[in-house]
Amino acid sequence: MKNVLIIGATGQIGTELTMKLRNEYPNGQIVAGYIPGAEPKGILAESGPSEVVDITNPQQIADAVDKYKVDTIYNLAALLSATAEAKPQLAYKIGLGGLYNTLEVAREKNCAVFTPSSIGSFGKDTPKDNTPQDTIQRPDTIYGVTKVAGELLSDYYARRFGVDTRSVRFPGLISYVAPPGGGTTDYAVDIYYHAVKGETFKCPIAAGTFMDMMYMPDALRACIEIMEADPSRLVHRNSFNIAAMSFDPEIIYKKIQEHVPGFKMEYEFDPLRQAIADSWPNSLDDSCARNEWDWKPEFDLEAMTVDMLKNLRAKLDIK
Ligand code: AKB
Repeated sequence: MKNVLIIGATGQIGTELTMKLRNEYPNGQIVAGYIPGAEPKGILAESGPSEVVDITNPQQIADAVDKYKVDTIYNLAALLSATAEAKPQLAYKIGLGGLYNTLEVAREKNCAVFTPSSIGSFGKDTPKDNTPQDTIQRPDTIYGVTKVAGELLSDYYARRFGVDTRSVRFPGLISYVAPPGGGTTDYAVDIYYHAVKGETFKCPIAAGTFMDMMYMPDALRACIEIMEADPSRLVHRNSFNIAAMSFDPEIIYKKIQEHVPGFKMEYEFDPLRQAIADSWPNSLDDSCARNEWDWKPEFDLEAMTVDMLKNLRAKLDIK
C-alpha cells in the first residue's frame, strides 16, 4: 500500500483513517475523496491531497486513481442503517452501485479494495450469540442487503478477476473526532456527548439490547492490518467478523456513571432503530480474523470510556 484513495474521507471513519494513513505512509499519496458539501477542513485539508470523488461517478474514481497512481482504494461511502431505511434507493445506489463502480475501476487499474461490511449484514435468522464467521445472512434492512451483496460481489471480483478485495464486518464504532450519522449504534456515541455536557441522555434503544461495539483506534488498525495481511494466510476475504466488546444501554450507562457520577439516562424508544437492533447479533465470534491475520482489539469498555471522556472534554472545552 503506497498511494491510497479514500472515498468518503470526511465521514466518521474516513476523517481519522485518512490522517492515520498519512502518518503511517509519509512517502505515499493519501488522497481524501469527498463529495461537494462535505469538503475536508482543517488538518485533513492541509495535510495531503483531496479530490471530488462521488462514488456514483465512475469517471471521477478512475481520474483520481490515474492522477495519483493509486494502488489501494478504501471505499467508505455508505448511508448508515437508519438513514438507509428512509432512502432505500439512494442507499442501494451508493452501497452497491458505488461498490460496482469501485470494483470496475480496481479491475481495470489493478487496485486493492477495502469495503467495510457490518453487523448489519446479519438478520433475525442468524445465531445471535457468538455469531460465527460463516453463517446465515438474511438481513431485513436495505443497509444489510447492500452489505451482504457487497461481500459477495467483492469475493466474486477476487475470484473471477484477481482483484485484491478485503473487508471486515464493523460493529458500532465509537469515536470523538467526526460524528456518525443515521446509524442504529449511534446512541453509544451520543451518550458520551451528553455525559460530558451534563445533559440527561434519552436512549433510543431498549435495555437488554446487546450489540457489538468497537472504539475507533481499534477499527482504524483493523482497516490497515487486513490490507497489509499476508494473502497466503487468508482463507476468507469478504468479510471478517471482528469484535471488541458487547453491551446494552444499561451497561454503558453504568460504566459512564462510574466516571461521571451525576449522569442520568432515560429511555425514549425509537421503533425503527429498535427493530433494526433486534435483528442484529448480540456478539460476534472473531476467531477467523484472529487466526488468519492476528486481529486483536486493544480497547475494552473501561479503557474506551476513560479515553472518550478525556478527549470529548478537551474537544468541547469542558472541565
Ligand atoms: C449502523 O448502526 O448502521 C452502523 C453499523 C453497525 O453498521 N454503525
